[in-house]
Amino acid sequence: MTLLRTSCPLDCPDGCSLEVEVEGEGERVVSIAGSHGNPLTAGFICSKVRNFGKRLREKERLLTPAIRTGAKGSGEFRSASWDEALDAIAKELVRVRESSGSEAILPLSYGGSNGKLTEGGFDRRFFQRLGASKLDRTVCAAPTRAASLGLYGGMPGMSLQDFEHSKLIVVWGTNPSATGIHFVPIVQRAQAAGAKLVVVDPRKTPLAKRADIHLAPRPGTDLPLALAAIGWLFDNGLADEQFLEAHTTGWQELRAKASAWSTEAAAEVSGVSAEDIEAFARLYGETRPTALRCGYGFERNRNGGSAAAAVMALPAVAGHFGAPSSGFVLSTGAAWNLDIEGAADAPSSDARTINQNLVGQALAAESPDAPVDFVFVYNHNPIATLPNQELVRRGFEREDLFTVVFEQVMTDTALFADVLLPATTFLEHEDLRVGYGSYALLRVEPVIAPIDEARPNGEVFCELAQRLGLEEESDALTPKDLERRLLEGTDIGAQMDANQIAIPEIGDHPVQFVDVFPMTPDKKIHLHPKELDEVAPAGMYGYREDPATDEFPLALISPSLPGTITSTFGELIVKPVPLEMHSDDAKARELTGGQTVRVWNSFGEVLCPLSISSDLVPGTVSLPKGMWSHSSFNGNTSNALSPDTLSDLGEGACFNDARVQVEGA
Ligand SMILES: Nc1nc2c(c(=O)[nH]1)N[C@H]1C(S)=C(S)[C@@H](COP(=O)(O)OP(=O)(O)OC[C@H]3O[C@@H](n4cnc5c(=O)[nH]c(N)nc54)[C@H](O)[C@@H]3O)O[C@H]1N2
Ligand SMILES: Nc1nc2c(c(=O)[nH]1)N[C@H]1C(S)=C(S)[C@@H](COP(=O)(O)OP(=O)(O)OC[C@H]3O[C@@H](n4cnc5c(=O)[nH]c(N)nc54)[C@H](O)[C@@H]3O)O[C@H]1N2
Ligand SMILES: [Mo]
Repeated sequence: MTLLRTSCPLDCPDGCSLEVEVEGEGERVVSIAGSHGNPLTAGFICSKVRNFGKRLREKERLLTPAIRTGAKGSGEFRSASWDEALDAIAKELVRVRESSGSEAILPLSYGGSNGKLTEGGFDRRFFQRLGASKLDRTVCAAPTRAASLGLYGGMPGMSLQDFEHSKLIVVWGTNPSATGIHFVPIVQRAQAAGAKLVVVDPRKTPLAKRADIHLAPRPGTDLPLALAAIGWLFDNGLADEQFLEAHTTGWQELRAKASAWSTEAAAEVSGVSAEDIEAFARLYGETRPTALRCGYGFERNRNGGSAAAAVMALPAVAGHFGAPSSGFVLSTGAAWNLDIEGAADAPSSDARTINQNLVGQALAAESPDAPVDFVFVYNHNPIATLPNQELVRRGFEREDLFTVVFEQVMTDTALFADVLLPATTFLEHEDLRVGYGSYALLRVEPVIAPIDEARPNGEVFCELAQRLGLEEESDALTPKDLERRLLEGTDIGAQMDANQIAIPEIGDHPVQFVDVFPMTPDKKIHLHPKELDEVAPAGMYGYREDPATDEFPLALISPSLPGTITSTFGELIVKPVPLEMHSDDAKARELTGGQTVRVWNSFGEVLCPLSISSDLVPGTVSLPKGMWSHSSFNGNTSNALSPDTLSDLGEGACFNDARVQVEGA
């Protein structure tokens, strides 16, 4: 038995350090546990990763290349050698490039395991040299990123550990009990020391149940809620005008926009009472130090960008900067400036860009001028995770679309492949993990050899480049080589050699406005950024009405489940997952818990069990994100109900703008 150290690169804010017990010469993973390498991990990890060893050889795992023999989607394949599979792909790439042009080729990828070496380097170099269409990765964090860049130029956020000494913690649109578990004990310790807790979430999440104030807005109404709180702070002498004058621009415009939303007006659209909004605003204005944790739940709607901006404006208005345990965090990622495309020598490309949220339209819609004829899916499970699922699936069903899926497991998308390529997991390959909730940059070391025929991403893109004559002599060809170039001129490599973890120059718990400042050109917070005002359809902080109609009155949200990371591990959720609904909504429709219901709108329908829940407010229903087709009775998931409309800023996804009706099935 050997004990090896590595790190978890999965798409989660925490980024954990791991200790893995391995049998023999790396033959079998016996156990996976959290270590103290990354202080945030604090020696414990989630059960998903504790059990990852089982995923290595589970029945859905892909361990050999394969070529389709049955109908698209049927899952009938025959095994092939790597040479045969890569030759077939290279031949088809050449054919499509000659017949329809390079832009008919679309690399379709997202975070995968979210590591730095398995994404954005070798792959971009290959596709950008090929001249393929580019993908605008907008499915997550696009509205919050646009807002954070516009207001703060991407200033690094507070460290989660520093929340322990705050006197007020505000948790806005995130459910760390599922999506970043290491924050929860920190909040609990702060509460034990007397801190107050406010949670803003349409659901009674585990933290909402422990909160002093729980604001449960109708999904998509955080913008009026936050603006009303801002207006109240100004009107009641709790805005820090000295700070605003010295360190911000645009605060007068923000104030004017906020004054349009009295607490009563915000109560009217959000369903949160005016008294609760005032109680929150007073507590937020009067308590010091106060820390705000922003998540991603409130960005996924038509108002998501302005909502994120208004929420992130709160600490500026109330003057919560310049002291420890005070400020806000959306992401800690801005602490690192690592140019992976540059390190890989990926050329810039002026090929067209396709928005990821509109991939269904790009694949399925008849647009003879600019078809996509070849799609290469890796690090992504688009049929399970993109909006307008029925349209996305129709796209993949196209007989004249050539589809490559490079995956670890037989996902809903993999079933549609013409050629399937088996990928290694993070226990079998090297990677680097840049945290977005923790300040650690972590080294991911393979703890076992690749299983059977599985290969890491870089190797495959390098082999394809060679087949198409797209390689150059100076190219980095191995992950180690790419890492060396990426970290050249920094001390990160040396730090990681010592203990597998590096912390940025600003340290791992910077105080905002002491150690880190807005990264805007004038180092000020732009509370009413002109460039965003120009692109937002209703202007900066402009509220767009609820998309509900009489036909489809219920707001459907699709939050994360504790047992999956988006659709990763979805193979394990084989029982149909219920739609959650408040008892008032169920009574009005004569529905009872446990029965099968039909949930539908103009985009699609889902057949699933019903669960009556007292954790939701009437008018809002919930069906989780990331489910696979086996998690419902008709093969559709909540994404079949998600509109492929775009958010106000960042062209982000509007999953939580789904409006539906429900009836007994
Ligand atoms: N176990 C697990 N961990 C994960 C993931 C996972 O799928 N499973 N996903 C990872 C990824 S990719 C990401 S981006 C992060 C996301 O992590 P979070 O930011 O926590 O995002 P969500 O789970 O999408 O939503 C969080 C909360 O937002 C609420 N919400 C929905 N609509 C609104 C709204 O309009 N306003 C407000 N205020 N709240 C709303 C939901 O009820 C939910 O409780 O987590 C990462 N970690
Ligand atoms: N309804 C609804 N849908 C949502 C959301 C929502 O709120 N509601 N949220 C969205 C969010 S936050 C996100 S981030 C997206 C995520 O969407 P996806 O990126 O599609 O996320 P995953 O489902 O984790 O899929 C990643 C896939 O990559 C594979 N993979 C992992 N590592 C590697 C590797 O090294 N090489 C290769 N070749 N493959 C690998 C995994 O097996 C997995 O199947 O989904 C979005 N979908
Ligand atoms: Mo995400």
